[in-house]
Amino acid sequence: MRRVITYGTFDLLHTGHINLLRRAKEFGDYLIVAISADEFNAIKGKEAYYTFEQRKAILEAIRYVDEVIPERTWEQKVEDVQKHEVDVFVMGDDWVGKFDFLKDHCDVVYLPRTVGISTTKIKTDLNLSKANNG
Ligand code: C2G
Repeated sequence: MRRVITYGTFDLLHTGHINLLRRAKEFGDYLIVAISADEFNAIKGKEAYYTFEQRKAILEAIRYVDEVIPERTWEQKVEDVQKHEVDVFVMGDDWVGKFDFLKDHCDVVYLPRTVGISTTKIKTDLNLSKANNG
């Protein structure tokens, strides 16, 4: 049983997230997703539209996802990899190199991001359409 882990906010779920989760699952048999807790999002300078509980419920409904855990700090990854017996750590390549320290504990894979979609773009587009429609 090869175990895979990935981390993120996963707010306003979109095809970029789904593409990442689908490809991450292809590296093993069991995919753990560490979702940023609301307090950790504040540290990342992000404010998610959906709460942690809502984002957790949404991710748990995805066929590729086997388990959802909270991401509360930048420093928890080594402990998570050890505690959950992770074989592969997967992230989008906007993070390339940032988590290479995990190579002492598991495989580290950075996957190409899906071009043209992001939570920020969704928010911007929605605000623009609201402005145009009054
Ligand atoms: N992603 C992607 N393509 C997009 C948008 C996002 O492949 N168009 C990927 C990101 O690269 C990331 C994952 O989807 O691997 C989740 O993205 P975010 O929710 O934006 O997560 P982020 O804020 O990058 O948090 O400790 C790591 C951080 O928690 C990562």
